[in-house]
Amino acid sequence: MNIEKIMQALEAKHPGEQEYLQAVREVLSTITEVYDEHPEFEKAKIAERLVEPDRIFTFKVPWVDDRGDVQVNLGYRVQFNNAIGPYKGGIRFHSSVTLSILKFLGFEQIFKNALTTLPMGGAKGGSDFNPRGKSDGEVMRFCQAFMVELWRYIGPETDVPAGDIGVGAREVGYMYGMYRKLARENTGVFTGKNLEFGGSLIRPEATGFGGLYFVNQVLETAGHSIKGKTIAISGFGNVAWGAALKATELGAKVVTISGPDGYVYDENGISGEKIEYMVDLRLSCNDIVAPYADKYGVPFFAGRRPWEVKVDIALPCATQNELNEQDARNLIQNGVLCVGEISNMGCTPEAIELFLEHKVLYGPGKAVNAGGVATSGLEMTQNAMHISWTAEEVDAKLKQIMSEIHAQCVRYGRQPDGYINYMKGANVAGFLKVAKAMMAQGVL
Ligand code: 2IT
Repeated sequence: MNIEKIMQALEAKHPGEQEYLQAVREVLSTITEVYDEHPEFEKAKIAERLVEPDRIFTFKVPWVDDRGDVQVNLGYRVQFNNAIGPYKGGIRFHSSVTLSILKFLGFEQIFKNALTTLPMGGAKGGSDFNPRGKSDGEVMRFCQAFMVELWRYIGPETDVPAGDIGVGAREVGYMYGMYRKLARENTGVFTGKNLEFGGSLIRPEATGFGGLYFVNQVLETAGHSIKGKTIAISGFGNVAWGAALKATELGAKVVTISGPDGYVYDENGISGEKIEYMVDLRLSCNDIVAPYADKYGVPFFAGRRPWEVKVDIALPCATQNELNEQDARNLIQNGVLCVGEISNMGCTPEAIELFLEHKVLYGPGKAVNAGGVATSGLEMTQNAMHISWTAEEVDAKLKQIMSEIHAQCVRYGRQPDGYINYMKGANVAGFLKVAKAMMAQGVL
């Protein structure tokens, strides 16, 4: 595979789309070996076909705020690849949302979804709508306006959205409601729904729980135990919440959470009601964690990231490129054992390179955070069967899926010296599944 040629062509067509180009380069650079072992891939231009989204919908979202003023946002849905199943992926509402961000997320989603063992293709959507400080009525009107456009492009067997940053059960509820009204059908077209209308138990916890099941296996495979380990978590949203719950249950101690305003350090451990307080913080829509420090009398470090704290395990749970080269150096200097990306593309390429060089146990987002979308897949199954499983049933299936993802990473990522390159393993395993499906279905 001629990576530079592919990257140059992509860059020419999508100039300046940094995150998208970063995600593509990472995958291509880890699959070259296996790609070159299959000359039929090259002949069918699998790489060139895989790096371009199937299609992108861009639409205007006009809505009226509480003052009666008209606001205009942009909405998108990137349908990237559906070779192995219906398009599937979250919707992000954040002021930073651009096409580059959604293309990177949609691209990552292809491989992540392939790893889950379930039949789901890759997609992502969102808007530059900023939920910070918005009233419930404003959020509802925005979600409805967003859906008035999006509904015609999605469906339970074509494209099934879910939540992501800025989109939780409330937003999914408002969007699903509008879809149901316009499409005149009750189907599982969204996942992450409330329990009363087809949602799945454990879906809210699933990304964090799955992340910890994965990290636990990574540690065990390397001969360590998670019990008694200290953990730095970034973020304070749904993902950080689930991760903190499961980490504590497994006997580890979570000492940080963070927001756009800085991080809090709680040396006694963020557990019990303190974890539940994260939910209050999020629901306040202020997007800050400083009130935690005031409430529990612990230090707050304004404008800083938690990666400067000495911990055994670092779990980025916030957003892309939130852990850079300097952060990686700090963590390594402090003797970090394991870094698990529960956010999508949480680490920069320079940071990952350092982790691999220093043989840190590094798990990439598309494997570590796949429990979220995997449980979305389980929600789709329950909807299709018109039944609901118990929390124990869903949790057992999630555990099993994370274990299978881990096994795939080990299979394709183990190096001759025994070190497991989970990034390579995840990319190769995800790629092979999708590439084989594309080959079998012809040039489309
Ligand atoms: O990044 C992700 O995997 C998600 N936001 C969840 C996607 C989903 O369809 O559940």
